[in-house]
Amino acid sequence: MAQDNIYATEQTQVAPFSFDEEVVAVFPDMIERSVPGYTLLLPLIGQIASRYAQPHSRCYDLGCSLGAVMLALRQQIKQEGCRITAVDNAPAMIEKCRKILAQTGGTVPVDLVEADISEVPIEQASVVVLNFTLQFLPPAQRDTLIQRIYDGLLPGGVLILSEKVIFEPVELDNLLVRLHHDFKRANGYSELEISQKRTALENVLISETIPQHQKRLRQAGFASVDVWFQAFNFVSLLAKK
Ligand code: GEK
Repeated sequence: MAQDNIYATEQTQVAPFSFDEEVVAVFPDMIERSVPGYTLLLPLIGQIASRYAQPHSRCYDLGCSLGAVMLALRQQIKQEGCRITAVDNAPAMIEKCRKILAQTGGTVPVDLVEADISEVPIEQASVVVLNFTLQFLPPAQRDTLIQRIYDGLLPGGVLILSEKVIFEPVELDNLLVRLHHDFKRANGYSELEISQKRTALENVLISETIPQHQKRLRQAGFASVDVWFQAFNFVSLLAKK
């Protein structure tokens, strides 16, 4: 796996983070060393999907990157007649994801779509996954997307929403941010890498609190919204229609 050292040397001006070819080349290493719990989340999301997938329905991986969730869904969903739609708007991600998909076995058909998740129709869905994607969508567009997901879900369908979140009070947030940075240090990132990555993500990754997410999901109509996973300031919610 190619190692992420994008921020290892000092940059005079750190550009805003983008999912370009440089990032795509090191993405699996970057996300595993940066997101606590990521490698555990993938099979667990597959397991949840295997419970909630409905025969002859669609399952969505929105912001699929290299398809890690899509592959977990494909492996674990056994219901008859399911189709997976995996969407990302970064051309380099979709291109590499297509290659990975071609090298992987599996019987569930996959539609790989290069598009903005705000524009992709969500229909006949039993499972929708946003694994660390909503945080990159401008906040003003989030209500509409969540409402479209709710409307596109079948009765009994679920949304799995994983996000980096902010905590209140600020002392708790500071502690969890420090623990996250300790996690990155323990995975070999230097102070310079941690600080330059933080600058790059400013105004690109916009976190909200768990109550903000819960309120939006409830307002869209979800009957229940529960945290089912947490690793420091990274959480995953399960919202049921
Ligand atoms: C995983 N889910 O490995 N439309 C489509 N894609 C988008 C949009 C948008 N508006 N905004 C961002 N993306 C993956 C990890 S990464 C998370 C998800 C991270 C895409 C973006 O191109 C990138 O591939 C992905 O969302 C976010 O489980 O890198 O922290």
